[in-house]
Amino acid sequence: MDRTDHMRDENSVTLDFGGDDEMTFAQSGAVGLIRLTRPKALNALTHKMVLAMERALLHWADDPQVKSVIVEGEGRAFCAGGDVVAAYNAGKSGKPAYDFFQDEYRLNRLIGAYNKPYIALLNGITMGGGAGISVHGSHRIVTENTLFAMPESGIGFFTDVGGSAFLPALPQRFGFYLGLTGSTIRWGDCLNSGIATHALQAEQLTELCTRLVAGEKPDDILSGMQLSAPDWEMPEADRALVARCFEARTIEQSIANFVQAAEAGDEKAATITGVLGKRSPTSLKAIFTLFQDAEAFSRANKELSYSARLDRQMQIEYALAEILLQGHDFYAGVGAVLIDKTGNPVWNPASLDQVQLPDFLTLKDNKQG
Ligand code: QUE
Repeated sequence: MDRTDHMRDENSVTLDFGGDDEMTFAQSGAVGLIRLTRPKALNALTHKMVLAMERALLHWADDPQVKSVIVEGEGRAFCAGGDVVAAYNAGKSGKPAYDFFQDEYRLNRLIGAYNKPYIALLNGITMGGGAGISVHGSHRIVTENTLFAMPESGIGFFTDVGGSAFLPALPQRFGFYLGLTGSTIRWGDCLNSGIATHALQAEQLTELCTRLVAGEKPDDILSGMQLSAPDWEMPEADRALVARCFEARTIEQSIANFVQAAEAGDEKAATITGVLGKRSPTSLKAIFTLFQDAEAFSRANKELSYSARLDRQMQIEYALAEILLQGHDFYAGVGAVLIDKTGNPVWNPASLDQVQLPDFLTLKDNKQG
């Protein structure tokens, strides 16, 4: 049984925002409930789901009965990402999926600026586009089942969906580590880095939902339900290594730092060097430059709200997405990882020194010296 089934009782009404069998909506007491219902595809976000979710959020924003919105996934995933297989097919047939990305990014911005508590239950796999429909919201609840990653550098893309607004802001360059390596983390790292706002046992989610339906305030409920918080899973020494090596001004220097630490006997540094060596050079350079720029902008504009910074980042991300969707590596990456499943993409260009970033990124890169 899914944990909000108790909400589908006689006091709950089903609403239709056009999600068909991929996304369902209900209003129950004080809650608007969104459920992703493509469990076989790990709830990867289709264009239809993006548009339906946007309609639901806009509708509930103006409904005074609805005090908060809950979003959850059916099955073992919250959401594995955007439907990159559809984007691959569209691009291969000569019509890149620009609309999908534009609509998805607009949804990410809406969540970042939402006027009510937005409570994402990250009780399972949460990657890429799944992060985009959760991390910008006010409440991100992780559990012992959470597996979180931003894996796009492995498919020749970049950490979009607002990744450049939240990842560079994490402590100790932890977001650089996540975005560049694509590593998967669990609830302790999510909570302690700030990706998540709260950690609960999965079995506590039913109580949370029931009390939200009854109209209790999320923070009142959560402050009383908090576990002793899970600690970091990543050892302190490894986090310090990441902080030190990614402190460099370029991706090339960062990699040189990891190589040097590996030669000095650090095993984690050797592992990270190996992982970065398999990622798309174009992705690595784009992500690093995007993050450096976002960080410099944040430092120079501290008074701006999160949603204002997110809006700015999403414009840059959209311009970058357009360019990468016209390039080579996204198709090589999705082809090798998700279509043919060879797992061995052939990147072009094959090395960092051959990567030419689009002007709007290189200009900013130069400006920072
Ligand atoms: C990187 C990604 C994605 C990925 C794998 C990567 C991604 C995504 C999926 C995915 C997973 C399961 C599905 C599906 C898509 O995998 O964004 O349709 O059933 O959505 O290495 O960015």
